[in-house]
Amino acid sequence: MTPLPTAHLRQLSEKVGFDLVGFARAEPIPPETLFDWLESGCAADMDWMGSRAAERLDVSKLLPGARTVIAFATNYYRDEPRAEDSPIARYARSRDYHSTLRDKLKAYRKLFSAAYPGVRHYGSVDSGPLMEKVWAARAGLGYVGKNGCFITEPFGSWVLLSALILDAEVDVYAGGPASDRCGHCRKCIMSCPTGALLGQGRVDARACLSYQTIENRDAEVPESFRMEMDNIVFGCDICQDVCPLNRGPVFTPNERFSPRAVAELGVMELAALTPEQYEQLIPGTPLARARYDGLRRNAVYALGAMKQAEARSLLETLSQDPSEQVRHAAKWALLHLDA
Ligand code: B12
Ligand code: SF4
Ligand code: SF4
Repeated sequence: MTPLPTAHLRQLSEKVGFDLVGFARAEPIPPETLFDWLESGCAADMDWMGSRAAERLDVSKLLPGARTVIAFATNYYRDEPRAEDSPIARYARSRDYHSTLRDKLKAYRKLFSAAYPGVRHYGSVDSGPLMEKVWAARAGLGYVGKNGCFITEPFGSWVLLSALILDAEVDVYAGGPASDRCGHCRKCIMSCPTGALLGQGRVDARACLSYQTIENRDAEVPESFRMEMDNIVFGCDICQDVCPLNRGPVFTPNERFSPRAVAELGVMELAALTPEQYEQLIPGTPLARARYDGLRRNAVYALGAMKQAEARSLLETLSQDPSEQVRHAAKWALLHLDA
């Protein structure tokens, strides 16, 4: 079969609104990085990271005969002054990006299938067993910075990734990751409040506030980390905010990334969220992953970390909350107000 023309595949990408696209050979990923990370416990309790390791390292396990991985990056940075002080990470302030990117990928696949009906493909947005940063790097879209994030030249790290595997070759492949622009800088490593950045782009999820506030829904957040949750309720952007390569972000016009009403709430309002407000504000946003009690637990920790004296009566009420984790968090925060 003649290799598919990347010029045309790029046109299709532009048509559906991806910001960057690149092409990598679907060669297996050397296993060391993933296995070292898993074996040293950096995945915390995200068992799903290890359970499908074979597929993560070899995309031909996902699509037999895989030859090419198309990597896409989508800029999500919105200029929204009303949400600027939000304790919610930037990516989570709008509609769930999974649905936004899945719609784009679906549109791409439709155009692709119409043009190349004999080629099989497998798409993934975040939750698939695929190492998206590795594919984006191999496809030449940028590189993984010391902050563990994928950094592009035009948009910095304010991009979300997705990928499409093909069982056909294309005419031109990227030469590998873009050159590293971190140099001697270590700002992200020095600014991470919990020491989660281990160097060379490696992140210890156990110590990362993003993990603790999004994925760790059941266990308590270790006390030393809670104390660092200053205006942090869901996700964390500190290591991206301090990065000089993120100066001068490009604002996306994509309305699907515009902040929802929840992004206007402060820590106190999030801690005081009623079930009715939760139902009105949260479903359809990434915050739903933390669930009602997890989100309030995080906000309560943040009130303690911030020593918000005016939160005392709210915390007293929450220390009688039906949810055990909210109760515990409120008792801790009350003690911390007085410490
Ligand atoms: C698990 C996970 C997490 C974990 C662990 C983070 C991590 N860095 O591993 C937690 C919960 C902490 C997390 C947090 C966040 N995440 Co997350 N996460 C993932 C997920 C599901 C898997 C990442 C993974 O495989 N990690 C395992 C390690 C071993 O692999 P790695 O991350 O690729 O890093 C190594 C390799 O890339 C290797 N490497 C570097 N260059 C090259 C080049 C080549 C050729 C090779 C072979 C290898 C290689 O070195 C790196 C360090 O060891 C991906 C989605 C996906 N399916 O890929 C999203 C993803 C990485 N997350 C994303 C986001 C947005 C975030 C947050 C910014 C959210 C937030 N604001 O709170 C934070 C950022 C925290 C940080 N500083 O990294 C985006 C990243 C976008 C970007 N520009 O980088 C992704 C890609 C989701 C998406 N579809 O867009 N996340
Ligand atoms: S997201 Fe926050 S806690 Fe995690 S590595 Fe970056 S600065 Fe550290
Ligand atoms: S802050 Fe500095 S070291 Fe960290 S990712 Fe940005 S440029 Fe690299």
